[in-house]
Amino acid sequence: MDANWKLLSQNDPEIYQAIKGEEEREKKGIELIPSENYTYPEVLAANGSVFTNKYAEGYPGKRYYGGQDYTDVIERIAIERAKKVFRCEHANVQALSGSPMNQAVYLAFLKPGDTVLGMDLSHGGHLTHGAPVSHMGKIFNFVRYKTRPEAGGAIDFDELMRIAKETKPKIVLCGYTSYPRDYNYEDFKKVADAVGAITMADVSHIGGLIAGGVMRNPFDYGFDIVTTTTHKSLRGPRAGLIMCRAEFAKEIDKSVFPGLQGGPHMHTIAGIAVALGKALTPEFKIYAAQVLKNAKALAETLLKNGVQLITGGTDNHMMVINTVSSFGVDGKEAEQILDRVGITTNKQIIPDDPNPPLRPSGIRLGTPAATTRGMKEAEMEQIGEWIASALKNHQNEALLAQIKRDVEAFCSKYPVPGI
Ligand code: DSN
Repeated sequence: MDANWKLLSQNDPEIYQAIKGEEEREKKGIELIPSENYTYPEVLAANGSVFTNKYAEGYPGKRYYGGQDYTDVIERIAIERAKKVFRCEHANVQALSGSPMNQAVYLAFLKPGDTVLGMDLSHGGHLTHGAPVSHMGKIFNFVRYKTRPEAGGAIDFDELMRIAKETKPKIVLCGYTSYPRDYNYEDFKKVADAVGAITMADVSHIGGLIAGGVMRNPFDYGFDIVTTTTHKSLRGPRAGLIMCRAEFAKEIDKSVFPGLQGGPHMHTIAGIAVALGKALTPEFKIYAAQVLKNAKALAETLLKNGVQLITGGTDNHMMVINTVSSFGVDGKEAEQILDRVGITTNKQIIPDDPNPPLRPSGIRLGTPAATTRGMKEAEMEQIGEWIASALKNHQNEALLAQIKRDVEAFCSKYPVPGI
């Protein structure tokens, strides 16, 4: 055992045992929460390194503390790699996670009361896109647009243009947390240009798929700002990246520090640099393509079993099941049933959900983590069969116990990186 782990096991066994317990949980179950992944062993090493000891307020070459020989090295590498991976003019790698990342963008360009057009939460938008319960939702005026689930999840851009002309947003924002389709970024750009708004895409879920070249990159369609978390399909540590065109660089950097945050988490920035280095390899392109193939295979198996998917399928790494219409159970019950067989998903509101968020009508699933373990289309078909069978027969205790045993035996063949 590595000396640091030995010390932890001896001196704080409660925490050590909880970490070991989490390792076992991650090994024994199938992780289908679409925003989760297994990071690289090299990222675990960088993230657990001595950079956690260091204050580095400021930016490379312009810090407020001494001793920055190596912090500058890693932050510069992280920035350069982000620019290369996402083909952008400027990158800020200091946002502590997804929420401060998006807050820093709003606070850079908006005054209280200014309007942002964002996707409705129940149609796939995110809490940080101005949900009324969020601080940002109280400070700024978020106006929501919806999708048409019955039309394959398409967005009605004529309607979006009408809303934009009426509400005069400063930012036109696209991005999602539970939308299983890709976007027509060129249409968002047209709407933004018509009203002189900044274009912002929060690609947190699909950052890795854009990095791997298998989904569209908003910068290719003239977008101004792109944000992404680094721990989802990108497989990095938990953090946020803000990327933009050069003309917005100063405002973004000032908004992150000193506007919103103090000292950056240099150990995390070391991990971001490592993950971005991996994203530049040919293997990562293969991984990203497999994530999409796996999502298609899982969706097709579910559809074959009569499961109702929101928008009828998927174009990305995720899908949303209407569990009420498919199985007569709400999303909370479905999540719990699948937990019992070792398949981890999360309850999810569906478009204009009549049910409350803690008992919504669906669950959300995705393939980045399972793909990281080396699972492919055949494995997705098996997982889809287990999901359909467990949810259809959820009162059959013996069947659920059998599926759990099968899932555990199956998982033992797919090692989790870093454990
Ligand atoms: N909580 C993340 C997700 O699950 O999509 C987004 O913040």
